[in-house]
Amino acid sequence: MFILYGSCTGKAGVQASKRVNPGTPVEHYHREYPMGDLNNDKVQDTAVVVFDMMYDPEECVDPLCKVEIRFSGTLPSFTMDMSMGAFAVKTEDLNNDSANELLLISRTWEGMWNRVYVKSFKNKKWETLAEGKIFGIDDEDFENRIVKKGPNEFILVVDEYNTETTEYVRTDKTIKTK
Ligand SMILES: [Ca+2]
Ligand SMILES: [Ca+2]
Repeated sequence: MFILYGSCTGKAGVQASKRVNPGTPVEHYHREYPMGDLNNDKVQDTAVVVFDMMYDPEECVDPLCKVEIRFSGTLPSFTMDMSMGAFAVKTEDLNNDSANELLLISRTWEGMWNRVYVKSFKNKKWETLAEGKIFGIDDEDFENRIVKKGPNEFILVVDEYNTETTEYVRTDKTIKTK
């Protein structure tokens, strides 16, 4: 599942421009993640993460490094710019509307830093309930990054960089959905 994160070499200086060398193999990612019911229509939904990457050198193929998130059924797709790849994790209903939420982890160009997003399908569109950064990704249970505290409150556990100790620290972000 986490193979695409195999080498995090800190491509902070990589350009967002398309620099595809002829002959460089492009990998087409099209991965499906079962998500439960995202829109409360009693039909199980699947998120599909779609993007192209090159690994020698490691670069995205799209000029804006877009990653597309598609869905089974009638749920609309959306895209994220400036992503070096992403995957989706199922999470429970966090805002008490009987539909599951979607946890997205997007790899950034900042070394081992990743962005996380909690997305909810509300009023026929995707809404971001919470977002933050996490450091590293190896063998982690991302479900544990979310702790439901009540019908309309949850915690997203993020990582923050401490400039004094130059270490990252786990930080609880409390999110109220009402
Ligand atoms: Ca559904
Ligand atoms: Ca929900």
